[in-house]
Amino acid sequence: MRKILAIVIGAVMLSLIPAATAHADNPDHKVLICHANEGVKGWSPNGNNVDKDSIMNPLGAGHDSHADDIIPAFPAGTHANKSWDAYPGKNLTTLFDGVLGSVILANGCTPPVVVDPTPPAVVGIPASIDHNDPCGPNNLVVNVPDSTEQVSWSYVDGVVTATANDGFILTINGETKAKSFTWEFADSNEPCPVVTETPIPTPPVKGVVPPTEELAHTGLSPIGGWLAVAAAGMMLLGGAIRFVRV
Ligand SMILES: [Ca+2]
Repeated sequence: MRKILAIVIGAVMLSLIPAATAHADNPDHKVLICHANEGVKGWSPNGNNVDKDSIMNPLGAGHDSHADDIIPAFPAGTHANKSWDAYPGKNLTTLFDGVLGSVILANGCTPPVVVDPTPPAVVGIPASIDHNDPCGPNNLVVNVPDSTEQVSWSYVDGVVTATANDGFILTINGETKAKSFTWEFADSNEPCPVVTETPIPTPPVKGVVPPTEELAHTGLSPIGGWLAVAAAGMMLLGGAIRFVRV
């Protein structure tokens, strides 16, 4: 009698053991997928409640046959009396409005919201660079503006470059916008004109009358009224002195 009772109790205890522990299979038999909404753009997360064996089973949920469903890959496995093959995934590399299916899946079946970065501030710069190229070789002078918090200026090998710093973009006359602009410079080497000096005429000496008479000596002339006023350059001509009338 005691032996029979022990057998009965053993049978009852076996019946209480959950079926899941009675099989050495893969307990991870559910999978989260993104099920495409019918007639409405978007996906609904099917929780973690889709049996893996049903993915490829047309008699089951058959999500593999849904064109826009996004399904992760999973290895082959068994559960209870069910089994499934390794699944490669579906639409993981498909772009939906520019977003990968795998990204949508990882984001809970919703395309992540892309926040536009703050647009760069527009900075106006001059259309031309102040410079001076006088005649003659290698004397070009370029007045490069000083760099600021917004714009970096450089002058290398005859090229002036304006580059917008981070957070800024450049514009000229409010039209073209770009990250940088360049200007090229080279000395024209234009020869300077040759300057010829004009001789300055010697002004006539006022009040001097050219000598009209040569005298043998100083003093009064025979015709009277003479003063000895020697004209420059005439005093020693021929050892004589010329006199002029004043
Ligand atoms: Ca020059």
